Amino acid sequence: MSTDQDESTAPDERAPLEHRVGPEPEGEPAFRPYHHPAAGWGAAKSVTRFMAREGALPMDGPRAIMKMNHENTGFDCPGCAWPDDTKGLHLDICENGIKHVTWEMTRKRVGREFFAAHSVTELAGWTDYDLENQGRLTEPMVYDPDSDHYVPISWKDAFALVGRTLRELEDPNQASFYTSGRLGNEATFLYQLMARELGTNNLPDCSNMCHEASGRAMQASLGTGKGTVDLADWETADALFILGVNAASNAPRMLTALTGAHARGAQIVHVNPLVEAAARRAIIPHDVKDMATFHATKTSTLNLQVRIGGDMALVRGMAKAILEQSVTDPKALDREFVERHTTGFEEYRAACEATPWEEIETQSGLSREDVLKAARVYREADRSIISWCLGVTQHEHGVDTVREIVNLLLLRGNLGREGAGPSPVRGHSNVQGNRTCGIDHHPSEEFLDRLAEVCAIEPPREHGLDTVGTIKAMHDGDVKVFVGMGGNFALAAPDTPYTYEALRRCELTVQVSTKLNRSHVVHGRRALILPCLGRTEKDHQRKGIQSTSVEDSMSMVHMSIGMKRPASPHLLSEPAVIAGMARAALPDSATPWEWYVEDYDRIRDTMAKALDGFEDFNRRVRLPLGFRIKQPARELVFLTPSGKAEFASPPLPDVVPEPGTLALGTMRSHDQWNTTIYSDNDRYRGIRNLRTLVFMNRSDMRERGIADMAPVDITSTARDGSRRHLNGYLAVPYDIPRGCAAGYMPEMNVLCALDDYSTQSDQPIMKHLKVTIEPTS
Ligand SMILES: Nc1nc2c(c(=O)[nH]1)N[C@H]1C(S)=C(S)[C@@H](COP(=O)(O)OP(=O)(O)OC[C@H]3O[C@@H](n4cnc5c(=O)[nH]c(N)nc54)[C@H](O)[C@@H]3O)O[C@H]1N2
Ligand SMILES: Nc1nc2c(c(=O)[nH]1)N[C@H]1C(S)=C(S)[C@@H](COP(=O)(O)OP(=O)(O)OC[C@H]3O[C@@H](n4cnc5c(=O)[nH]c(N)nc54)[C@H](O)[C@@H]3O)O[C@H]1N2
Ligand SMILES: [Mo]
Repeated sequence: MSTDQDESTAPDERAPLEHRVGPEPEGEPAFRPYHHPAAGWGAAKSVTRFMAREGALPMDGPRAIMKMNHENTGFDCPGCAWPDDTKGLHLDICENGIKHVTWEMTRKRVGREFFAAHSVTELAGWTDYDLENQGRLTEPMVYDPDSDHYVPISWKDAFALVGRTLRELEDPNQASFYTSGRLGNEATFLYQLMARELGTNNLPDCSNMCHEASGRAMQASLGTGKGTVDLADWETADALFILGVNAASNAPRMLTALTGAHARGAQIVHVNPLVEAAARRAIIPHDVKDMATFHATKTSTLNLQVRIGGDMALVRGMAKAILEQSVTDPKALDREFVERHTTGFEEYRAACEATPWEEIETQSGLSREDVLKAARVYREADRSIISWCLGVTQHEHGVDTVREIVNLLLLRGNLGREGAGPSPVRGHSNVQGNRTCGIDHHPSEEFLDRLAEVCAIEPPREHGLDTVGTIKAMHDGDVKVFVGMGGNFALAAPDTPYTYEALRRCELTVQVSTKLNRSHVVHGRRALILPCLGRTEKDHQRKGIQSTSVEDSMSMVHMSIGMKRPASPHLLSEPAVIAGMARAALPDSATPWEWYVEDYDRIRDTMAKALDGFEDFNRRVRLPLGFRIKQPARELVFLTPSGKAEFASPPLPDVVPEPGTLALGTMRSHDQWNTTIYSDNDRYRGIRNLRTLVFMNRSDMRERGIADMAPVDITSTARDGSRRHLNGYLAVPYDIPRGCAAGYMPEMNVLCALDDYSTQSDQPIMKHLKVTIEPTS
């Protein structure tokens, strides 16, 4: 494999991606379509093998798993943001959650000897898999440019370096503070407080690449940036629509909800260019009887393979069908709901009428008949939930599509009642909590006013930089200090070579991490690695063992308590790292940073005063299941300018690829967690020993003279006309609509130009790259 970028647009001469992401393959690349159920014994086998490899057997692994996601007595699984089973009837776990936890609990360690043995230039040539696979980081390290090695540094000196560099900036906006969505609520609150007390709203987060579109759309339509349903609603819906989610890999606990829904006769419609494993059938591992008898339950009643970017056209078509039907069948539409609770309906009706069926067919890539099938399911259900993830959000028109989803729900009053409503599936386990607790580069005035009053600071009022904005500013020299609170910014962000260069131009990069990753070896002039406790570990502070809280995809806030001995005695908790940096940067700060860290209850008491919905935080978060943050829209209270739910009526976007080009979506394999790669396999898609691949429709391959598994060159064309390349990827003939292609992130970030972000959400358009694909010559 090789990668390069057109000379005309290359930010510098450095070859962009000299490293592999996945491990060296264990055998020949292979593709054999997968026909087994999702989860079940395949998952059980994979988990056992994985735990053995990480040295987590025989005791630690199973013990930790018993503690996972249990009513405020265990730690929250860092694997995803799907809510916990509220009935506590069974072990609420999944293959990928177990892998995630095992990966954190590994016995392998990266100590000072490791860094002494390997220069940073050498490490930069390692695979991302190998970097993370070295195990847990154990002590703070600083980059020494003379030797090109990371060398040990005391926590005191590390904080002093951060503090000094921040204080020497001409303007606090020359620093940017990134958050990856694992950070607990208490640390989150301290982190944003530190940034704002310093004087900047530069708080980019992974959400800028993830669900920004969902937040903005729901805020505009419903006056709340979150979903309105909870797990109990999932258990009572008559119809579930799942758009653009690979649930079996990325939210596996959703499978329990899907099998349950099928068993009670609910309809389940999957909308995805690929028929993913969760859209077929599953065996739930905690269902002992089904496991013993190999009994698989269906998890789908209808699969619609939309073209990439075609979701809005499908949803518009469903709405059009409902409106047409309402002429003869008044019950198709909930007129009373529409009249009482919404505005903009007549305009929306006109927009639907004005959208011809031919356009809906062309743009969705579906036949009218298929669209009508989906509309019928929706019409016949009393209660519908529409759920979505990145397949919907990472597009130019992500906001419009989510608003269209809300439009459709409003037509039949599928809001504010049991079993109905919008349900975005968030990614990181606390990404929703991060936003709730203040990680927002464009905070509201009300939020800042309250923060100012409660914390006695003067927060800046001008909006800050998000992820894309931060990368540009670093590249231009306007941001000189980058702090990464978790995550792997270098590899997760778009336009890999440009992002690498941006980080390298920084005066100081600080990465607060659990494991070694690309963002440590692609660093600023000075660089720190600050190792912290993971979620599974005991957090000892002055007033005893501390717990931290998280908020799941459905607004439930609950406690997470680590139970393992920390990977090293030198680790600090995330709140302690933040407090250390804050004190060093703000020596005269009146904020009691050290006092907060002694006892997180004190942070929570302040949060209770500063944040909406956190009243009586310390008591409520200790209730057996925690508490749910009230969603006004759920109570049919709409904090919109009109005080009502607002229909939106934009025209459909044109998503049909130009002749000769394809729309390429980047996505995760089954065996990875964002930039953490577990293996080169993607079990549910039948792939072994291969990540540098592109899934294509067989006719598109034939047309280009591409043989099965033959090497191809992929070229993306950005809006500004610049081109980016990935060469020697293998073409896998796959069941995907014509004109569409798919492959894996983070490798394919090389193809995603930084300027190709959505004008609606500012999210990089990671699911719709415009590419040409040709056989490698
Ligand atoms: N095991 C595991 N779990 C995870 C993660 C992980 O990497 N590994 N990541 C976490 C994070 S941060 C997130 S945000 C979530 C991500 O969860 P997903 O959104 O499931 O992530 P992707 O792998 O990007 O998959 C997107 C899905 O969208 C489909 N798709 C692509 N384009 C379109 C389109 O135009 N329309 C429709 N309808 N579908 C489309 C793809 O075929 C794929 O099935 O998962 C979280 N959970
Ligand atoms: N092309 C393309 N790019 C994408 C996407 C896509 O679909 N396509 N998806 C985007 C999305 S949705 C997201 S969310 C981003 C993900 O972006 P990030 O959140 O930045 O990346 P992760 O890979 O989740 O971060 C992994 C690192 O987190 C650190 N870590 C793990 N646990 C902890 C912890 O408890 N504390 C701390 N401090 N550190 C910890 C480890 O060091 C590990 O190496 O990627 C985005 N990039
Ligand atoms: Mo995400």
